[in-house]
Amino acid sequence: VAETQRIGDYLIQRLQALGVNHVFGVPGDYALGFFDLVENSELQLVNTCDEQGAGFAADAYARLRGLGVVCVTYCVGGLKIANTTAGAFAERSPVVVISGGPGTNERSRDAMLHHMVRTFDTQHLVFQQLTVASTVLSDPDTALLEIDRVLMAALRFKQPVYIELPRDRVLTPARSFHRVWEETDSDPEAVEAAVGEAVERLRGARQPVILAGELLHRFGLQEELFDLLDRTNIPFAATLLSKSVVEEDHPRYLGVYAGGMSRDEVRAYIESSDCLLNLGAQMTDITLGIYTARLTRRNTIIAHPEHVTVGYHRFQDVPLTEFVRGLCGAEIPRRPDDPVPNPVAPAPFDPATGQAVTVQRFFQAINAFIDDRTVVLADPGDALLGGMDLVIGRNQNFISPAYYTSLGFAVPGALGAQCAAPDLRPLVLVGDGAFQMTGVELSTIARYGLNPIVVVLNNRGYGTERPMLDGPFNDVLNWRYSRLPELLGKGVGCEVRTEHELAAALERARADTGTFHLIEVNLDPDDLSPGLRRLTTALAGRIR
Ligand SMILES: Cc1ncc(C[n+]2csc(CCOP(=O)(O)OP(=O)(O)O)c2C)c(N)n1
Ligand SMILES: [Mg+2]
Repeated sequence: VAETQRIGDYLIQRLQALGVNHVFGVPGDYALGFFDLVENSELQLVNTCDEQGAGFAADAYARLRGLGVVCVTYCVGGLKIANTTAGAFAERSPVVVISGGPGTNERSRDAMLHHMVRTFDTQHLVFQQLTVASTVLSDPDTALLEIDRVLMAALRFKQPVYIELPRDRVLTPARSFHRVWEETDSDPEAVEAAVGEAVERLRGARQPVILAGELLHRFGLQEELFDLLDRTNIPFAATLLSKSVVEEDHPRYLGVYAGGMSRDEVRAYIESSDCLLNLGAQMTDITLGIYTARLTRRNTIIAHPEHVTVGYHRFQDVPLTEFVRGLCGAEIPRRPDDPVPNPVAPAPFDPATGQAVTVQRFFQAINAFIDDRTVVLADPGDALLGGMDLVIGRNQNFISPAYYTSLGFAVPGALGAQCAAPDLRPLVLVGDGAFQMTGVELSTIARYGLNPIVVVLNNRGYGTERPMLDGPFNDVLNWRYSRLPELLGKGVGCEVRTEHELAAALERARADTGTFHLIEVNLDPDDLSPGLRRLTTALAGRIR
């Protein structure tokens, strides 16, 4: 049955139906019509200071809610979120990029419209590289079908998509056909064979272990994972990218595995396993500890979104979802309750008066501070590497771009995370270098009355890079970070040098939920977390 609807209305209605309540973005004349439509819909518009902030916010939102939306104007806005969209693609976060564009009636051959680059297609061509599906809604006959096709691709692949809406098409009536799109390529016989072979391996294994990957979370398979862990009692680890896919105080949890960057006991346990079941962990160089990991393909079962390998056998058309469900339904003998090397449980932080804060003590303080209502957002840098050893007690409460590692994620990420999950209080761990890139989004946080705790680790520059190759290019200007709330007219700022001051600042922030807190922690420029030290040593060998 065909019915008629305006293209912009249909897009909004579909996003709402898919669980989206917020749209992050910055308007411009090519997008104003659509912004107006969003403003007058039930979706809440969140105006960021910069487009990159909106892109990161939408990514964090998507990680918590299953879909995020960023809306921008043509090229000047769109090209600024090429980077955030690339990150969402690499780390499988389903973000819908909506860009305004020149009207179909304006796209005449030699028109030189403002914001245009080479041709009218330039931005679309760029985003074809960065998304899993894309469309320009110029034709009303296909526009609604195109919206469905592209949104389904975002949900199916858990990757970003691009929708360009020419400004004269927002209110154009179009016909809807209610066509249902195929969900997956799945071959039931291949699924059965893959599950069968994997189960056989697991039964025969002396020391099986599960690597629980981020894709379990992205594909909504956490309940299945919990069930599998409970039933089989197989010990498991996470990766930096999947950290907190299962709560980290689980009795069978080993910790974060990252090759030579992992704690020694985790590394030894995983690398001596004769059957490593990798469920949706992408084998990035970071996961592999810059290729220091000693894993053999022969002993590994890997479940990808669309195929499975068991040792050297590859099973095509076996979706992750069906493979995991197959394992859940299979007879796998229960492992004994033998002791496994769990992460060190956080001890109460006992601050020493007058003692300067070190990186190691900083993370001990944070470990003692976080609770189940905290969602930690860690920017790449020592915030992430030091954050590796935090014990996150509730699943999905640690978010970091741990593969694409674009600096500047965490502050705008907190904006997205708190819109997505208002019952959580974000704790942002961000380096001074990264803060100078997107910290301006604290303004958006102030504007919308949010209350994250933002900790700036001030080590006077790009600490991560110094051990690899140092020079003045690794210095940044020493801002008075804690004065920012004054400038914004909202929030509480403070500067911390000693353990005592740190503990007091954290407790003040905990007690005051009415506004955001910015805590600047002064650190020695040469002080690094143990994880970061191991990483930079591995990386240094690759520079020259
Ligand atoms: C957008 C972006 N630019 C540059 C880099 C390269 N880079 C990686 S770590 C780093 C230094 C980060 O400094 P800071 O945020 O202060 O954290 P720290 O290393 O001091 O802990 C840089 C520049 C990057 N990852 N992302
Ligand atoms: Mg720094």
